[in-house]
Parts: sequence; C-alpha cells; structure tokens
Amino acid sequence: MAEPVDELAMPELVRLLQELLAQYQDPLFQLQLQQLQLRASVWCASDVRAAKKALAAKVQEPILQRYRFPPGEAGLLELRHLVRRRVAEGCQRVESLANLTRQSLGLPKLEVCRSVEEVLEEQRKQTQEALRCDVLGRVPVHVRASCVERVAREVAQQCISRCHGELLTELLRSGEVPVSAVLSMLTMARKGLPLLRLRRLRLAIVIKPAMSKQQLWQHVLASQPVLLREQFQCPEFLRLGEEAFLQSLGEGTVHVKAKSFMSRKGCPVFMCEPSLKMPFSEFLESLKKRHCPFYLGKAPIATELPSLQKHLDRHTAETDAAGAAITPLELFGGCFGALVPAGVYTYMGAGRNTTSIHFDGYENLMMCMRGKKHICLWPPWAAAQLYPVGESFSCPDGFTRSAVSPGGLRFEELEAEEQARLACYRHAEPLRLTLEPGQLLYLPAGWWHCVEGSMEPNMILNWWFSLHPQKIAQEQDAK
Ligand SMILES: O=C(O)CCC(=O)C(=O)O
Repeated sequence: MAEPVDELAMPELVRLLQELLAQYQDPLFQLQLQQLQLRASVWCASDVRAAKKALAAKVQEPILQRYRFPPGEAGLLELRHLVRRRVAEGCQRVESLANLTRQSLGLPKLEVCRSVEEVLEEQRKQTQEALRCDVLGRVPVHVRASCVERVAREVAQQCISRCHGELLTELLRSGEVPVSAVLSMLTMARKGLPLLRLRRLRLAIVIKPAMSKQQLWQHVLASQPVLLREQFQCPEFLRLGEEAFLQSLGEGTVHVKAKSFMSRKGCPVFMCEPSLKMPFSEFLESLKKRHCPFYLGKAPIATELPSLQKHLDRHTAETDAAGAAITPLELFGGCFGALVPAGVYTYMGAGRNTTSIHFDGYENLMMCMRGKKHICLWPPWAAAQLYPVGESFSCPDGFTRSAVSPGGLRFEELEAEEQARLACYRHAEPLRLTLEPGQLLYLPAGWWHCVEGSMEPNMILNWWFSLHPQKIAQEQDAK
C-alpha cells in the first residue's frame, strides 16, 4: 500500500495536476496517443495499454520528481492516493482536474457520484456476464457443467467434504437455486459450514441478558444468532469506546475505507477494503463533518491502533468484582476454533456509515463499544434470494456479496424496475436488531448481514474465529 505524501499541501497538488494536464493536452502528446490508439486493431489490448503507460510515464516522471515523489510506479501510486483522499474529502478543484487529466489520457471519470444501487446493478450484470447468462438470467448448460466439474475437483483436493460435494452437485443439476447462490455455498462449504443442517435453521435471534459458555455453545452448534444484552457492561471496559476516539490514543497513521456510494436511504455505503492511509488525528477530525467520507472499517487493532490493543490486553487479563472475565474472548473463545491471525478488529465511524450485504466465512463475536449499529440478518440459504455477485465462477472465495441494496428495505420499498430484476428478494425478509454499547452479537459464519452505524460516532470490536472442529464434524451426522 502506498504511503501518502504528507508534505504536499492542497495548492501544490493542484499545481501538480495543472502541470500534468498541460503536458497531456499538448498536441504532440495527443498525436502520439492517437497513434497508439490506432494500433489497437493490430496489437493486443495489454500491449496498447503498456505503450500508453510508457508514453504517459515520460511526462509524469520529471513532474513527480520535482514534487518529491519517489520514482516509477511508487510515485504514481502515491499521487493516486493523494488525489483519492482529497476527492473523498469533497475537494471539487482536485476532482475536476483529476477528471480532466484522466479524460485527456482516454480514461473514464473517477467514480464518485454514482448511487450504490447503480454500482450494485453493474456488479449483478457483470456476474451474469461471467456466468454467461442469457437474457432471462439462465446459465447455459456448459457453464453448469463446468461448475459441477469444479465442485468435483474441490472434493478430490479435499477443500470441501464429500457430502458437501454431493449437495452442491445436486443443486447445480436440479437448478433448484441460482448458480451464483451455489457458488456462495461453495465458499461456505470451504470454510466447513455444515450446510445441510443450516438448511433447516430456525429463523430467530436468541435474545438474553447473559449466557454461560455452555449455553452459547448450543447456539454455536446450531448456527443461531444470539444477542446478549447485559453481560459486558463493565464500565472500565466500555470506556475503551470513548478513549478510542481521543487524540491521546491517536498514534501515527491508519488505513481507512474511502470509497463510498450513497444509498437510497441516504447512507454512505463503503464498498471497498481499507486502502487509504491517513493520520489518525485527521480521521478523528473528519468524523465531525456531517458527511464523513472515511470509515476506519475492518481495522486490525494490533497494527492499526497499537495503544488500543494494549488497553484491550489489560482488560483481557482482568476479571470483574464477581471474578468473571470481562471480555468476550475470555468467556466464549472456547466455543470456536482459532482467532483469525490478525487478532481483534475494529470498525470506527460516524454519519450512518454502512456496510453492504455480505457474509463472512468466520464465526463473529461483535461487541458494540459506542453509538449504535442497526443490523439486518439473513440465514445462509437466503443466498438463493440475495443475488450474490462475483467476478468469475473460478474465483476461490467469491460470491460473498449481494447485489441487493443495504438497509434491509422491504421488497415493496424497491422501485418497480428493481422489483423486476430482483424478484426473488420478495422472499427474503431479514431479521433486524440494534446493537448498543456493551451488547454482544454472536453472528454465525455464513449468515448474510448488512450494518448501518448511527449518525453519532460508533464503534464495534470484532473477534473472528474459524469454526470449532466439532461444528465442522456435524455435517457427516446430518446426512
Ligand atoms: O460494522 C460494520 O460496518 C460491518 C461489520 C461487519 O460486517 C462484520 O462484523 O462482519
């Protein structure tokens, strides 16, 4: 990931872009670009791209060097990084200059003003293309056959169990669920999710004030979501939710999500992995804006916020007055396999920061530390109604995201043309809950979910685990 060029202030960035633009618009440069474009009919696309890149690099190199960027690809990456950050912050001057430079290189405009519904529809269409669907959305026989072969290969390589192989092959042959949903289930099967059992899931969230580890274990085995309302109310622990937003904790830089699209509900939906690096203090400042463009989402705290990690470690070792553990890891960790290698994650944001509908292949203990999180949940088999999207059917961990707009809108709330293309969503009413500070959600692996934060600053901690070996073993018994 590229480091930002912190010293380059806005006026300098604007000057740099103006200089680049002047060079790109030079008639000689445009002529050379056109000549390369003409070669497109005889050269392959990647050769044309490489030649254009080399031509542009001749112009870029001396300018970037003058502005103290590192040479080569690294300098370009940093420039892109800086531009994206300023555009996300709403700097229209940078946005229009960046678009003009892109236009003069024959590139499309930056994607900033599209709605999430448009972006998701494009992803659904791309998925249909990848699966070679016909106009009625039917997958041709040869693609189904390739999927069947792929499932057989995964069984042979022991990536999925034999009974999962039989189940998925049967689903592909019968056409009972869409191919994209079978591919979602293939990803679930690879994580060891007991799919046969999940088919018979009771659709409910178990809500209790507190539970013992043995009680939670029963729900973990059944993949039943659980909301614990009162068990983790230890004030010292919850204070982390306040402290985390204080400058004093704000070490160096953090990686944030910066690419969001507005949903019909008026929430910014963050669609990409965290990729933009910025000082933590500036991230905290941005939370005060009405439209916060950044989301410190999916941040492993050991590397992103080391002092928060230290505070958490201290609490992990402590017990409350009655001698009980005060963090979910201590109390419930035994119900799962290993904690993911990066450790505990956090999501910190504000302004109704939203994560679109997806599932994770990990068991999740999600604890609210500040603000609120409004969550919609659908069971794993709802894949059939949620229009999973993926780039290609051979992508190993694909089809984990849905083309349905987040927020848990009811089918009747969709626009007529959306109802027409997402007709199966009619049967996918979500379970809804709101998570408040000190409350813990056990979100079983494979459950589809979307999450909308409160307007005020909000924060969760996530402990993601692989599945407990006994849970994986259940599948054989379910047959
Ligand atoms: O809080 C969020 O925005 C998303 C959280 C999430 O998707 C998760 O914990 O799996």
